[in-house]
Amino acid sequence: MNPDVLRNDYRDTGLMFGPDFVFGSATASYQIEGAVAADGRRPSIWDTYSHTPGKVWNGDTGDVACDHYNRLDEDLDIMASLGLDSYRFSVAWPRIVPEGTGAVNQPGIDFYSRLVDGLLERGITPVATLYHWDLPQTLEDAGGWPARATAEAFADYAAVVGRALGDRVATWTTLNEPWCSAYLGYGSGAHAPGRTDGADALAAVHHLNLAHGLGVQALRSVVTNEPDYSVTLNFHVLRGEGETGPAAMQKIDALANRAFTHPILKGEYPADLIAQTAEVTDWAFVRPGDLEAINQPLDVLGVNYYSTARVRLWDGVSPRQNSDGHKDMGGSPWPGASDVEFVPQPGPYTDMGWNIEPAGLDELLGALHEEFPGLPLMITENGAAFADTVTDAGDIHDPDRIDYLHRHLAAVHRAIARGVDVRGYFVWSLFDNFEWGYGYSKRFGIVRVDYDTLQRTPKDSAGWFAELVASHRLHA
Ligand code: IFM
Repeated sequence: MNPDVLRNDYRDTGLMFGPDFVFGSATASYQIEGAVAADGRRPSIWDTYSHTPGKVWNGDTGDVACDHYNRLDEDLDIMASLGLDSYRFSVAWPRIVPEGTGAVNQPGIDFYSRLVDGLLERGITPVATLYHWDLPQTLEDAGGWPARATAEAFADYAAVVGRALGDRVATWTTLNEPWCSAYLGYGSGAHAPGRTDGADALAAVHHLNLAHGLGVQALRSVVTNEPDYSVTLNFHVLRGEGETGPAAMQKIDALANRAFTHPILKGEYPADLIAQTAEVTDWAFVRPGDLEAINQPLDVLGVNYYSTARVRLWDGVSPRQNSDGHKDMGGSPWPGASDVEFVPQPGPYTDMGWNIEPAGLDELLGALHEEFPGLPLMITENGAAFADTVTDAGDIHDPDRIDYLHRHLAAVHRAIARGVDVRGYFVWSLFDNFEWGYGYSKRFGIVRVDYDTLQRTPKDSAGWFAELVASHRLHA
């Protein structure tokens, strides 16, 4: 890595995290479970999309993935061997309510109940996400997230899961990264269901926000313990290039960040968002009472962070740049901001081509703390894909991943030292897994999965993380 680029991102050692700071790891249902037709599960939009030729690298699908569904006990033991305080998983809607609405599938509930019990038996705190992108295909066929009925169906599904697990789950996260669901799913088409309509993408934004609010209400009405309620957002930390940088930053910030934080945490859509998208939609899908429903009190905000992005306004003449990590993924995910271009960032980069800039995390945490004082934050995802190699002895030495985690944890520590209330950190991901449009070509895990044998092997980063969890000390 280029030390000049990382000059502001100290790899401090010896930093101590408080005794209550939670260290965990995260996964998502479609990315690890496999067993897509087992025990009554019905297809999700990702089954359909990944089976559509040309959509996913190498034609990969989640049919088998890490086969976590059939290897639950082994995987729970791996978590315990790493000493994880907490595990963040997602529940597959098509296992619980296979057709999206209507009949509940008891074997699906039983699987997550066994997962939660297995965690608790091992002293690991369950953090459950209700939606990490595997929408039942029947709901997509009926309109998907651009349709209001999907948000209403989500609330019913949330109540079903809440009734089943609501005596044992410590933290409920309604949605993971609704930005991806809305803009990649319905704007650029780089994610399932692969639709490309800016107005649909914005309608999806609103109905995802509504699903969050209705989902929190539904959970609250059925759970019997006293959990934390949350949502996880993937923030865009922006840098402006040249004179037009600030204007471009404002547009992308409105679409990417404030389109979610403002309705969810303030009960309003930003005026500049409505104005800049006026040619795409009139936002008539926002009905009276929606914003009140969306604006539910939350206990913690989930923050996913990987890298930063650099923007400016396009001059309309030079070849348009689009290096926001989605350049090879179909159309633009930015409705109403076709005049913004994403310019290349200085490296170093991970295997995703994403720039490594830990200072962005520190900055993001500080900015959220300032804008939403009193709201605790949790890093629900942070991690890096690198092309690992396995030695003849079967080991995986992944110093780049350790370095990435180390620098980002130092950034979290700096934010805490400045008074930001950060409650925990979940490394993405526990296992190598199905990386959406990239299939199995990108490895984010601290535990390697051999996709031929499905054997799990902890990488050096897993040992490094386990030592951190045990000592709470950021060690070399
Ligand atoms: O793998 C994804 C995850 O599903 C959501 N957040 C980003 C990760 C890495 O791309």
